[in-house]
Amino acid sequence: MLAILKLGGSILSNKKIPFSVNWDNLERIGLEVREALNYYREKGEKLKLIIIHGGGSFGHPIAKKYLKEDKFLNMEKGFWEIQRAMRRFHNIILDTLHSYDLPVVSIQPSSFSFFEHGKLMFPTRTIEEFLKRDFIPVVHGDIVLNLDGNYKILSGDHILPYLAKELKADINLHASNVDGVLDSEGKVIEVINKNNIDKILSSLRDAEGIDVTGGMYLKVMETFNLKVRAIIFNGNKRGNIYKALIGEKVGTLIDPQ
Ligand code: IP8
Repeated sequence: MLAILKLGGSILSNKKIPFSVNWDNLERIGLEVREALNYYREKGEKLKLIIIHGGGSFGHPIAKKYLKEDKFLNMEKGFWEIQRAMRRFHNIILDTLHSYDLPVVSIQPSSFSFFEHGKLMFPTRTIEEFLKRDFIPVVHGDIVLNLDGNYKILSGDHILPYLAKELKADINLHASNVDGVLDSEGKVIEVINKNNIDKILSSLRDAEGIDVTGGMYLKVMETFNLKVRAIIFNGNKRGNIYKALIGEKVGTLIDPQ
């Protein structure tokens, strides 16, 4: 069983306070992931896992400084500053997960991946080999080169459906800071499929706070367009990450088939 869990930056930090970390959530997530691995082990099964995390209060405010009308400027400094902000956040996350005895290893997209002719080039061989050896690769949203000119933010919301498709993952999870995709009355939409996708996409607004990527809209649009079945749920609520990893129902199911 292969699961991909994207931890939204908004559950790991307070996006309105630069360089803040939500320690309670981070520690709890470490514990819930540990418990989910144990659950599978006790059943005689193995959960293979990839974790992706967003930029949160580290990547987004720094990226915003260099972004002027869709173009990054002064990137001789900006590139390494954004990369460094993400690396700091990433190290904090890895260190905490290690303390829960999780064999997490680092994957930093800015060092090897890029866009060319509008397409993401992101070789997955290393990740596949890590999974075979029972490591948990941790990938993060990042700044990357755009070979057609300038630079691009590679969001965790792009990485999740990309890896899900490439690696044929069984469970794809977006842990966000809301209970799922909400309708106009604030109720959780149970399923998004071809019957309601257009209406939902047109009504979604960008996530709150300083976000250089597209919030809920991007999550739904990317997963649906790549025909990836995924669940969007509230990772702030105790127990939800464990439940989602063991296949219990939480949040909104995106079912593009
Ligand atoms: O929070 C953004 O990743 P996301 C990464 O997953 C940067 O969209 C560098 C802002």
